[in-house]
Amino acid sequence: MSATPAAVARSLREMLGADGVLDDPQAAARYGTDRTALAPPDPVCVALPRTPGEVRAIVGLARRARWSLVPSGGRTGLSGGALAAHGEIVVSLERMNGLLAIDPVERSITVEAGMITADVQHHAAAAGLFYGVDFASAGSSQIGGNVATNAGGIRVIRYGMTREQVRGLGVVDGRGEAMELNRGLVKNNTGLDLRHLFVGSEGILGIVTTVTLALHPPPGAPAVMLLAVPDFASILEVLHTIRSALAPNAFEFFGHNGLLRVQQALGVRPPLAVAAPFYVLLEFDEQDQRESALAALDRLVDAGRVLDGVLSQTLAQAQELWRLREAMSETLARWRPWKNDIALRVPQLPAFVERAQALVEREYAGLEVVWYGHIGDGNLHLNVLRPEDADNAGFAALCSAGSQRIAELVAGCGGSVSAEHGIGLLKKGLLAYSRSAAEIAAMRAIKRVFDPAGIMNPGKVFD
Ligand code: 2HG
Ligand code: ZN
Repeated sequence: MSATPAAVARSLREMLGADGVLDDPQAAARYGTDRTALAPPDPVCVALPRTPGEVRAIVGLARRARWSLVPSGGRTGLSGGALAAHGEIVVSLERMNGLLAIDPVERSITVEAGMITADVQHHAAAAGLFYGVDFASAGSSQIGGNVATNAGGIRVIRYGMTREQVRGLGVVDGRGEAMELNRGLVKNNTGLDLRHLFVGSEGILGIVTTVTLALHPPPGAPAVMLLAVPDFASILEVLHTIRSALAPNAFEFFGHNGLLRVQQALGVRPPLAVAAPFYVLLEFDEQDQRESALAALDRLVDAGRVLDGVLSQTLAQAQELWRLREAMSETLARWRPWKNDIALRVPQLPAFVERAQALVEREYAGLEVVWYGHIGDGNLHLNVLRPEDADNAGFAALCSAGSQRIAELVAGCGGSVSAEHGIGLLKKGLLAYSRSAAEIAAMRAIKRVFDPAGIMNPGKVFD
């Protein structure tokens, strides 16, 4: 960035108006980071465009002046993808949060990228429809960020990831070109589908400005089951039996120490009479499935795969059970945990977990590790809790080395080092465990096409 910070802010103000730029230290600290706090935020300023035209103007100016841009949504990311620590301009989409169209016949919604995810869900519900992606940070994350990170969450087993919902994207790429990708069409076989390059691109190709999403018929009233299982292998037996009997909307798991932490944080009693190494939490549409679920539970108890279980009787009970899983990440945040977010093919899970548990005991000896995740999707979250008296650099070095060993194991099993949180800054060093040299070279070449000046979120995903 050759111009002075004041000159950058002045140029942007000329384009966006006085209220379109923030350059005070509080704004820099607030907008320049995500949930990782990996490095101290230090953006030169924050630009707040109101239209795709303004986004285009910002990119054009940045390209000519070689200023780096960091696209910013709700800043709930867990990989440092939205971190601005090197004098970049943060481009926040928060003022572009309008509803553009909703069509109950086509079952689609088009919104500006800064709309909060929960607002997308509410607009869909108001039209008698349902948006299929949900997760604990839906109340503050933005849909453009969900697209840029291909957010997953708790209902992937039924509706798929964010990618599966995206019918169309308005983007401004690093050349300053505005493009309408796929135009909201259901069918469109006209060569390479550039929409899917931008989904999960973590801001390195351009900025998402509008999003058209598929909506679904609303699900029925939810019923939630919490099951105590004697060992990890039983979780997959439960998955198989449940899926043979009914259609789950979610199939999650967590370990006993995670449950204890959440119980304590929420001030609630143990949900089951039995303590077990692992718990499965699953949700299904109650209507016509309750009897099948109970019959499946009986079979699982008889087979020794479930030690104890509870099925919600009311919506309030269903929500209480969900809290045990949904509050996990927020509860553990107190210990500023080191996070691993990995994915395996489901059949690989038991063998992987057996080896990973041994590795974790060795690599993270003496540290508390909490296992949880979206097990129906093969997605494991391993959180290593930071001891109160930890020396931060030592803890990071130890955990980073541990993640490397886990990544080797993941690679050996054909899995992914980032299931749903992205690569960002945190996992750059692990990318090659999941993507081949040829793939990474292709990604770099694609970045050069859309962002020849290298101004879009530089240093994220790869150097
Ligand atoms: C979840 O599944 C989120 O709760 C957060 O993906 C996971 O904090 C984490 O490790
Ligand atoms: Zn998750």
